[in-house]
Amino acid sequence: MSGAYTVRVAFQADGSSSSSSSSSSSSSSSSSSSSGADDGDNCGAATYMDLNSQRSGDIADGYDIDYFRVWVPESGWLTAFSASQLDLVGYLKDSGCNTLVSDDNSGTDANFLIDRWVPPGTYFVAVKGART
Ligand SMILES: [Ca+2]
Ligand SMILES: [Ca+2]
Repeated sequence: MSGAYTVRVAFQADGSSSSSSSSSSSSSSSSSSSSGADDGDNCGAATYMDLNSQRSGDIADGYDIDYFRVWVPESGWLTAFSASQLDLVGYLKDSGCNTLVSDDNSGTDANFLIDRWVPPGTYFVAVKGART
């Protein structure tokens, strides 16, 4: 199994007024190809991501897994989800690379969607293909 996907990480701080939350749904057909380099297969090799951003990745085979690292400056709701034609599984891990929560199919189609309140800190989002 192989294919491209997009992973998006969004953050909503606790105290912030959510008046500006009219997130415009940009046209989702951005065919931004990845650099060709495989994203890291463990927390130590994770690709840095900004909050409220997205990245394109590629799952090379059923055993590939991609790690992304985000820094959360304050407590709030962290949302991570994928967009792809693949059946993906997502993991949210703490700074010690311990899995906090995983999800398979809460997103659209067979994509994952994780929504969790977190305290400030470093977090990892891992993306892998579901093996049936
Ligand atoms: Ca990888
Ligand atoms: Ca899935």
